[in-house]
Amino acid sequence: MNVASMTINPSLDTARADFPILNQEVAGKPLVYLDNAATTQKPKAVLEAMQHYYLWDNANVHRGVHTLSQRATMAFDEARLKVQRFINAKLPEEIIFVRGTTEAINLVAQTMGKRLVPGDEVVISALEHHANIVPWQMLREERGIVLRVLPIDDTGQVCLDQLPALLGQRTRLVAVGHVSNALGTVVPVKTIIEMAHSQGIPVLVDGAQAIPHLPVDVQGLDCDFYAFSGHKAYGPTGIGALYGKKTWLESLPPWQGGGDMIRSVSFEKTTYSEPPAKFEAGTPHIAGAIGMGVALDYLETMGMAAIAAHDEMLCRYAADRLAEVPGLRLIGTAADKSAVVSFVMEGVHSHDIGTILNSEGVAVRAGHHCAMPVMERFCVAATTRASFGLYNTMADVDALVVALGKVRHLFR
Ligand code: 7TS
Repeated sequence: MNVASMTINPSLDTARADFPILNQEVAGKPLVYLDNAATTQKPKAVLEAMQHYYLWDNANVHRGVHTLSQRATMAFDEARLKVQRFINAKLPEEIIFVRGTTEAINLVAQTMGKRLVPGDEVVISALEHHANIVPWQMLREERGIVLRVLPIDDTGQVCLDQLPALLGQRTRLVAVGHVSNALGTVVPVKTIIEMAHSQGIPVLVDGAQAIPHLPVDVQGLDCDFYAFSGHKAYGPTGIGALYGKKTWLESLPPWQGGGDMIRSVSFEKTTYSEPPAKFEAGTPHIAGAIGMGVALDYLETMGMAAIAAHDEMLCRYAADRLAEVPGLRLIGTAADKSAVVSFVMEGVHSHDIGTILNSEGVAVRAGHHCAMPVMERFCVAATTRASFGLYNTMADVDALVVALGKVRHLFR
């Protein structure tokens, strides 16, 4: 399906019109959706592409000679090319379709992990989402590896100066988030990659929160792996991508076994396909890949530089306006931040804040944001988090501040 023929509105100013879901009331108030770090809403173009696929082209990929299967295969392969282009990967076979960031990181942990021996080390940071902590802890249990953690400072930025002391002869991988989901900190991943590579150590970047907000160039970063989810970038749930350098994907053992990932099977011996098929056993989420491809087209049409500037403006405006709310303290004040404001209010639990904001039509997330070590670092049990998408406006921030005034009033 030709994207140009679909419902794309190529301007951030009018982007809201592409997202009908935003045009509704919650608790009798206009919905103000500020939970984009959890998941973004989907533009009509994505929904239309997925519906078109199911209405007209639905068939399994890579196995049929019939027309529908050919069409499905073409659309699926085209989606891979879109991901390749969006993150500037050198080759389409460097893109593995997965369920999302979580699955991408587990894929690397479980395949690379097979070769790790007790005492081998993996370095992560104190900013990570649980998806980039727990898979490495599971490897620690299974294989006796050592997990080293790069600390963060009081602003929520990683302490880069402490990285050299964590990298050594036994370091097998550095795995870091590009943008923190809990605080919005933009991590200097390029510098981290340079530092790790100078010692021959590969780097995996968790890009879940970066992909919808920053231009990402995997060749420019020179990362070895880059993981992200479609649903945080205006695409559907259940689909994401793992970028891996060709040499890595060729050298890693296969992951799940099944159809599509083999070249030949006999009871005596099975040989495996080349990447990406080697890592994509079974029927993939075809409609999801197509939807994610269109979501990336949508982002490209809007322009990642324009989106990043919009995010930065909203983030700065929100920090200024929130400073006016009595008793409110921002958690995460790094100089380089993207699209997230996290805060606590004196004497009010985050869940109460979230509930009251909801009664004012304002959707935020309250809790530990699957980043419990970050909460621990700032000595808080939870925060309230407002996270922005390309359709959010300064008026949305104003609505948040007005609703927080109600919270203040109720808990006075
Ligand atoms: N990494 C980061 C940095 C994330 O923010 C998330 C999800 C994940 C990994 C996992 O992504 P998934 O698509 O595989 O689930 N973060 C959030 C969040 O902040 N609120 O809900 C989910």
